[in-house]
Amino acid sequence: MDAGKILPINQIPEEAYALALDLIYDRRREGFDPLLAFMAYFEAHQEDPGKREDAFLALPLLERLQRRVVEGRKGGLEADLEEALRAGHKPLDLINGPLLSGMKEVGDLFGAGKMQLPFVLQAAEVMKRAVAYLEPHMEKRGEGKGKMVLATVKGDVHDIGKNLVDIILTNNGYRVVNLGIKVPIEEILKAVEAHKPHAVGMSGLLVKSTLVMKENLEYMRDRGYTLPVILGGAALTRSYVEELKAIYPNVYYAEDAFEGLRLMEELTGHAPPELTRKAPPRPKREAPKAVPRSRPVGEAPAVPKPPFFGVRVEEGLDLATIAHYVNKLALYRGQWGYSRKGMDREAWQALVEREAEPVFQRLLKEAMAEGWLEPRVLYGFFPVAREGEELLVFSPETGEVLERFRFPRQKGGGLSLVDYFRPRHAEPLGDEAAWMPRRPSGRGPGRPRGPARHHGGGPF
Ligand code: B12
Repeated sequence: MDAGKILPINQIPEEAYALALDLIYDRRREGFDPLLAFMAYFEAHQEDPGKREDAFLALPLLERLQRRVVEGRKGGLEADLEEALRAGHKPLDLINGPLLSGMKEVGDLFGAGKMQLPFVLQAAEVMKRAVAYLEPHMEKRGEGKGKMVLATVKGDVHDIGKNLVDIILTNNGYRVVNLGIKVPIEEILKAVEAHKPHAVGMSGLLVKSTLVMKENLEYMRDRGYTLPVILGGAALTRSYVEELKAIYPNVYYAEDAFEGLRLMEELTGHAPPELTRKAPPRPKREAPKAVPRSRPVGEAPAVPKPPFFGVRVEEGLDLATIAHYVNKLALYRGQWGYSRKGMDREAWQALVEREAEPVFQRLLKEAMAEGWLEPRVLYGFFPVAREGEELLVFSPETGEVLERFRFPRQKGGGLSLVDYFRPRHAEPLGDEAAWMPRRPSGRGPGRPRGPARHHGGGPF
């Protein structure tokens, strides 16, 4: 879809929108022909693009800037920004005022299902272009005051806020190592080792990102990191970040870029500690033995033998069968952007049946007829064992630790998935001895061929 050639729903007059839907769904009734009604409407409402443009240009300057973001209008953006600067508006006031208000409006429209993704992207482009234009006009104060490694967390592409943080810190004398978007924690920590920053800044706007941030803090704690971490992004709340202090005490919440700057000033000794007042206690390492269990998990009578070890791929799967398992709610709401806001069950169901479901069925039919979707499943069996709070996954060939998983524990020291696995180094149970690779000193088949990467001793 070329977003430049169509109007988003929020810019289509309500009457025209309703008539278009009547026509698409052929809602003819006694005395009403949707096609005739549609033609009659557009004959009477011939849009004059020149008039529309004139009305836009007649808006007061700041309002025009806000509309530019909402409507994704790039042409003439720089001229408007220049005019605003000449009129004495400060670059940061323009960003925090009309431009961010526009972005907020876009978010609300998207959330309400009135604006589709390509238009959000256009709005984001206008915002980015405006910020890039204004940046050189910002006042720069001091330099060499400190350093931050900054990134949008794994799985998240939103970077407008993060880049604003970069600009505001840089213009206030801080060096920012901006790692970009979708950055895994391993990469963030590599940059921490290379640049030795005063703090790490993590940004994320998706609800999912708040969980990624939590995992990142656990990862850092487990590796003995204690440097300050500042978290920001619309999905976070101050109380959530406060709770994260139990995992990583030196973590702070920044509601916006200015709070981020204030935190950096404090953390680098350029401002008295107010937001960071409480001296961070040493991070607690989880002691696995002390974890109380509400219900101990008993020993399994036998360990079932896996049908094979390693990875297999299944191909030639039946699309119709798979379609049956698609989580449509997640698809329509999470991916296609349909919102249920303000709708009761019936209205939502009607919307799904009218709009989303026909598209799904059409795509499915096309995929089946044209063969452009070839589902494959990758699955495998691996030896695993519990170590403390982690589940270790071993290579069936070498016994190396391939992966470590840390599952959440139920509140109040309840159960965790790791409780259901046998501990590392446990005596083999039943058949296990026949197929489990053993320690290097051990007997039996499958003895590890190479040294274990993480644990000198051997796999189990
Ligand atoms: C623009 C936008 C996009 C653009 C992003 C372009 C870009 N390059 O950034 C595009 C179109 C790509 C996009 C994609 C998606 N988006 Co989007 N997007 C938005 C939107 C409208 C605005 C975000 C924005 O830029 N705000 C302006 C900036 C300045 O604000 P900010 O990021 O919050 O940053 C400020 C503070 O939070 C803080 N801050 C932020 N980070 C940090 C870090 C530190 C260290 C500090 C100190 C401070 C700080 O300082 C900043 C400035 O003061 C929001 C709606 C909203 N109201 O937030 C939805 C929104 C975030 N998106 C949403 C969704 C669902 C998606 C998609 C999943 C949609 C889809 N179906 O594919 C994808 C996500 C893909 C992915 N894997 O990430 C949802 C998230 C909902 C949720 N529950 O998780 C939102 C909330 C919209 C909605 N109402 O539903 N999106």
